[in-house]
Amino acid sequence: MAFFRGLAAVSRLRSRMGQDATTLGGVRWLQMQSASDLDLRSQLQEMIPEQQDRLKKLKSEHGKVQLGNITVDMVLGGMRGMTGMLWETSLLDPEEGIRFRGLSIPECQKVLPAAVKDGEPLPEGLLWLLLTGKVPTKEQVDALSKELLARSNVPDYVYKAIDALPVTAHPMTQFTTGVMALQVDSEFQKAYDKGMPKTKFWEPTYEDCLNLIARLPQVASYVYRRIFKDGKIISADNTLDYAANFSHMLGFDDPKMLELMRLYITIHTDHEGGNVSAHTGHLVGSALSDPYLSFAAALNGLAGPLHGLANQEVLLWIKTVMEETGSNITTDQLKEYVWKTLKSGKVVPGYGHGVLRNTDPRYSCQREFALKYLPEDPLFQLVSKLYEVVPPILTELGKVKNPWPNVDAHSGVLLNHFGLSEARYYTVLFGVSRSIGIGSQLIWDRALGLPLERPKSVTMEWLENYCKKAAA
Ligand code: CMX
Repeated sequence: MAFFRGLAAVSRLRSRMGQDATTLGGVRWLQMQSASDLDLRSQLQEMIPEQQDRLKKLKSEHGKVQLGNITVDMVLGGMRGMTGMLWETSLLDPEEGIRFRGLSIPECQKVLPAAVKDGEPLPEGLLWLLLTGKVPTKEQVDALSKELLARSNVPDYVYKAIDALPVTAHPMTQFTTGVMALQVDSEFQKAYDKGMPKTKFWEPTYEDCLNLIARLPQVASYVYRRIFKDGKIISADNTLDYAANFSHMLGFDDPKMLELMRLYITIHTDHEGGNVSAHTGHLVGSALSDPYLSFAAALNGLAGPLHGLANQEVLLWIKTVMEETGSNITTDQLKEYVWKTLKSGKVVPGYGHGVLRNTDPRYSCQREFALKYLPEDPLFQLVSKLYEVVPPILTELGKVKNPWPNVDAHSGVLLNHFGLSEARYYTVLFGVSRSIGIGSQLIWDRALGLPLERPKSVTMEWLENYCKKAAA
């Protein structure tokens, strides 16, 4: 019975993905694949004309259809709830959470190829899915792993640029500096300077994005080893997949940590287009700034405490709780601590969200991982207690729209368990992963010829006058 339910689930997935019966997972592994089947760029080349026509048709047939009303609240409230951007790679439902090209996180865990039996998905598989909308075979993922390795060489001047900063500079500052130095090699910039036609923009964008994704683990691990391990660099292991190799270069080879890194990199890639980092990358890219410039801008947004820096804040906050109260903290003591944080004017890091209105599935899958591999870890147990204590308190505050935990509430304790305990570094890991989502969408931005972003802004006076006229 369970087997038939499984088959039905796979068949539902197939129809959602619009694929024929042979495109998903195991079935296709049995087939011979041509060289172009294994080449991501060739796959995209085939898809792009069809998607360009689809966009043209959408515009010509439905361009004037209204998507909702813009209110003054929305203008004053950071554009919440305003639909205003095309983002193909993922879509967020407030209750259910993220879907990558139609697939939820548990579905991705089921159908994307893994490195070990029943293991976590390989991020290369998610990159393939985000770019093509298709679930790749293991061979396609292996080919992409090799391609990324072949692209991963980082020029020396990148490390020199990072070395020019004091070692005390925040890891995100050092990481973004490395990304800016990588820009020197931009294929997009070179091709644009030569006068490339608009129809070709996606091609050097693809090259830049794949090179960027491939090189980031080298740059990020350099930053980590420079700051926290006396600059003792660990060379890449070319037999490993993307996430495992990254973990290895950071200095962590425990097979469970490699699995954690695969999961971590997979789930942080993309969260539709409106979050600060994704939107920034897309906005800057719309000026035809190349992918390095766009992604460096995105990273600067990610480095804010209300966004990606929250993972750092969570671990530091949890460790302070432990230090101040000891490991046998009672529920009442924890409640008191949460109130103390709120009364001091701070937010509870890792809780709340701009769009989500339920527990973040990125939190839930990390919790599953912890229950499987580190159920006795005292910090994990504290995180579990917080899950009981924080939502009712935030609800009691009366103004918090989502009292539930987000992705950042959990990641730190997992990393800490396996020895990656330097919280200040955590946002860099988030950044490496985000390159996969932002890069994928940037390629489609250029393939679809999306225009310069330029929303209208108004002054308070303009709004007051408009509202007066509307009321008259
Ligand atoms: N702790 C305390 N107060 C919170 C809160 C939290 N975790 N979450 C929201 N609030 C407050 C807001 O600060 C706001 O207060 P004011 O009206 O006084 O300014 C009020 O509740 C309403 O906010 P909201 O509409 O529920 O949430 P926003 O969309 O404005 O903000 C977010 C979303 C994530 C910035 C906010 O929930 C927050 O600050 N959370 C803690 C930081 C965090 O975990 N960020 C990571 C998010 C995920 C990611 O991007 O990586």
